[in-house]
Parts: sequence; structure tokens; C-alpha cells
Amino acid sequence: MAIDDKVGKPLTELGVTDGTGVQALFAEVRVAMETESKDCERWRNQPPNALRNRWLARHNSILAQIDEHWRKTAPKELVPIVGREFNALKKEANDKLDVAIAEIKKAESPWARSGTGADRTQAPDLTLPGYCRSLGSIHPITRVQREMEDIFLGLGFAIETGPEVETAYYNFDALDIPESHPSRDDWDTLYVDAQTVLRTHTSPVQIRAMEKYGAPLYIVIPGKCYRNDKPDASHSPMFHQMEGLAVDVDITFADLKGTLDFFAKQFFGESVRVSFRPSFFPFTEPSGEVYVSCSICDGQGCSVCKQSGWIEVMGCGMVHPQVLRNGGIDPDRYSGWAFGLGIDRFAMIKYGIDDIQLFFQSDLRFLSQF
Ligand code: 2NL
Repeated sequence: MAIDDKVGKPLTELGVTDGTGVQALFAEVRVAMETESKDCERWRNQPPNALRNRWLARHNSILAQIDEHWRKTAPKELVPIVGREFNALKKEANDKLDVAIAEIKKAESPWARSGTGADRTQAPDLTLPGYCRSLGSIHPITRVQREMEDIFLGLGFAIETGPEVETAYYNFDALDIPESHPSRDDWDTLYVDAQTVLRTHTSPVQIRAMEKYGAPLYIVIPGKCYRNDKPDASHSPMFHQMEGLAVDVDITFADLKGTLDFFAKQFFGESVRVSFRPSFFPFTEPSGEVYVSCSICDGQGCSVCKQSGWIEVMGCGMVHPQVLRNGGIDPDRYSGWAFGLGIDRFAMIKYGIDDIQLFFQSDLRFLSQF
């Protein structure tokens, strides 16, 4: 039975016949009063004195009804205890309800109209910055890769991609890398099975492109490559390469030099100097290594270029006639040049990063700088 109903009935009807029963009944009233005092939702939108009036108003309040129905009609032997309990309750209500009303006002919605006692210091501070959803950023490798692609797209090259799991034929044989070559050892190459590897360079895509499109052909191939390397500051078992290939009639080493010189200047800045030195690769003849003047010390010598003033950035050469043939192109009609570079290495040089592992650790403190 709700407290409102109980206070409308005399003690006898409530089955209260002794002092203990009286005390239990008054205890129940106190609990109800306590609960209502904390019910901000209930009193928030009512006149300020609603809670007080409900309990203490002269007519029809809870206490007025207790006086009327419990005290005045109490059996003679219960009059003293009912009287004591009633007076104590009345004092408590007087003390507690004003405090409770003040608390309710304080907790009132800051949006309430003025005049309801809303405490405006509780209102949200609309001048504070809003919640911000952080935007992602382009991974430095992707950024550098796109920059390289844009330079070659501007020269009329197409971008070609291909499988990262390759046959040993496309990864090695078609490039004239013989069975006995140390790079085919499983110390260097990650084998899926005896005839299948994780590609160690993007060159196999160039063979596939020669077969697919024939000559003339102007393509760059960016992508992930894999080698059986222990990770350290300059090695990663997964890394990124970009290779380029130009096949046409009358392609010469001068075209190779001119194109790579233009590329290096676009990428590193017009002031960079480019140097070609002889080298060897099984799939090019002649072959070269490309050096750029150190952008850190401008060629003066520093720790990055090991005091030489030059940094090696890629390998290149004229495509070996047998490799053209392997790609289905007639070397008597066509010639071509090719190059290969490490995108990760270019990114390290461009941004002055000394540890390749930083690219692959997903540390936002590093990545959010790009
Ligand atoms: C290096 C060397 C190079 C190539 C890659 C190539 C591809 C075909 C034919 C001929 Cl299909 N050559 N690619 C040529 C010379 C060098 O890469 O040190 N890369 C980081």
C-alpha cells in the first residue's frame, strides 16, 4: 500500500496495535520522505514549494493526514508513542525538506527558464572547443609512391601492378637470373613452395607487361616486395620497390640518363646533381648505379652520405636482349632501359628518417607527422 493510502486510514485498520508497530510505520514514512526528497525528476518542473507543501501544508499534506488519521484516533495506550513519533517526524521534515528543495534547485536543468532558480554556473561552456574527430593522414610510403607515380605519369608512363606471390619463372628465370644465383637461395628469398616465391622485386610485372602489351611500352611498377632479411634499421623483410621500363625503337642510354636525371630533380629538387656509375645486373647490359648529391649536406660530406657527398638511390641499365626476348619482344627491332629503386629508401632520404622499421610499426606519433 502506498504511503498516500496509508495516511488516510486509522492505525487499527492498518493492523498496528503496539508501540513496535507504530515505530515501524513511522520508519516507513521516513523512507518515503527521504526517497521523494531525492527525486529531482519529480519536482523539477513543479512550483518551488511543491515538495514542502506535499509533506507539511496545513491541510491534506502527509503530516496533516497523519495527525488527523493516526494521532487523533489512536487507541489510548498508543497516544504517547504516536505523539512522540509524530513530533519527531514533523521536526525532521521541517529540517530536511528545505535542504532537499535547495538541492533539487541546484540540480535543475541549466536550460530552465530564468526565475526557476536554475544555477547558470552549471550551464555548459559553449566557448569550449568541440569534440574533434582526428583525420587520418597518408602513410609516408604511399605519399612518396604517389609523388613518383605523378612524375612518371607526367612523362607519359602508365602504372602497372601485378601479383606479390610469383612463380620462380617470372621472378628469376625470365630475368636471366640463373638457378645458381645466390639471390635464389632460400637464405635470401621467401619460398611458398619450390616453384613459388614472394616476389623479390617488381621486375616480374615488367615481363608480364611485355607479354601482355608488347612494344612500345612505357610503364612504372610500384609495389611490395619480400626478402628473407632480418629486420634492422635499413632492412625489412617487406619493402617497397618501384621499377620503370621503357621499350621502343631507338631507345638509348641517353634516354635513360635524361629521364632519370629529370626524375631525380623533380623528386629531390632542381639543385640535386645526378651521377651514373657502372654496375652489374643479370637483366641489364650495360648496367649502372645512380647517385644523387647528398641533400643533407649539399654534397659537402656528412654522416648520412658517409662523408662522400653522394647517396646511391637506384640501379638501372639497358634491358638485356635475352630479357626482351623472354618478354616476347624482338631485340633486333626494339631496345629498352629499366631502373629499380626502393620507395622506402627514397622516403628515408627525403624526410631524413634513419630507421626503416618506423614505417611499419603503426606508431601514430610517427605517422601523424606526414
Ligand atoms: C636495384 C636494381 C634494377 C631493373 C631493376 C629491370 C627489369 C626488367 C628488365 C631489366 Cl623486366 N631491368 N629492372 C633494372 C636495373 C636495376 O634494380 O638496385 N633496385 C633497387
